[in-house]
Amino acid sequence: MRIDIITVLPEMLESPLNYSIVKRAQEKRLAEIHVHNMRDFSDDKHRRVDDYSFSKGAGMVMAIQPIEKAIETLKKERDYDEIIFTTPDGKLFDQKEANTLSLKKNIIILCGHYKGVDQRVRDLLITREISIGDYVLTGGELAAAVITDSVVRLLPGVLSDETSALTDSFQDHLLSPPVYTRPAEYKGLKVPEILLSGNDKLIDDWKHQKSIERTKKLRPDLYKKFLGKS
Ligand code: 6GU
Repeated sequence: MRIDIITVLPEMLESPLNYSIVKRAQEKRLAEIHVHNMRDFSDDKHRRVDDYSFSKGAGMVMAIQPIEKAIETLKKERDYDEIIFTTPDGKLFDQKEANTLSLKKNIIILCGHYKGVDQRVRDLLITREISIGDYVLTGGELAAAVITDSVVRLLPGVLSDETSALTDSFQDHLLSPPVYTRPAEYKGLKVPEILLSGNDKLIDDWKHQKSIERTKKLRPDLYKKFLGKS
């Protein structure tokens, strides 16, 4: 899979996409992630990418020209399945959306900034608008990193069996069960006996039960979805 990210702050994406699993996915050639500086596509002599809003006192707006040129330049090289815009008024991102995107071949993520983009960019060029939660970020870069991370880890071959994405929280609308490592007892707190039993079937049942209990208690909203699916 190939992900092209268009941003005014390319440096902001370097570090989050070059560690751990996302880094390894790129080294293994399972994911190709390219970050583009939007200013490189500006026709303005000062490389400006924003302009004053037509609404008074509304702050700066990202202009059409550099965005269209960036997207058209990429589109000349290959077809894109989705052109995503990160924005707090987009559709709330969740595991289902991550799963859907992980099946695509080429996607573009355009990072929102300032007071947003000229509405015509959204009308003409964007195929999906995504928010990562009901709070305000300074820009769409952190959201693009979140989306990219959650999608790349789902690509076949990226995770080992041990860390398989299928056992992740949310994949089945359940939170993960508690986990323990040595020592078997710490300050009087013991690792549940069953985990020391070596009985895989009993352990799996116990983990499933704990997942259900945890989800019911911590995320009643998710628990309702779980009941609906089972
Ligand atoms: Cl995608 N962008 C911004 N600026 N803020 C957000 C967001 C995105 N998702 C949640 N808050």
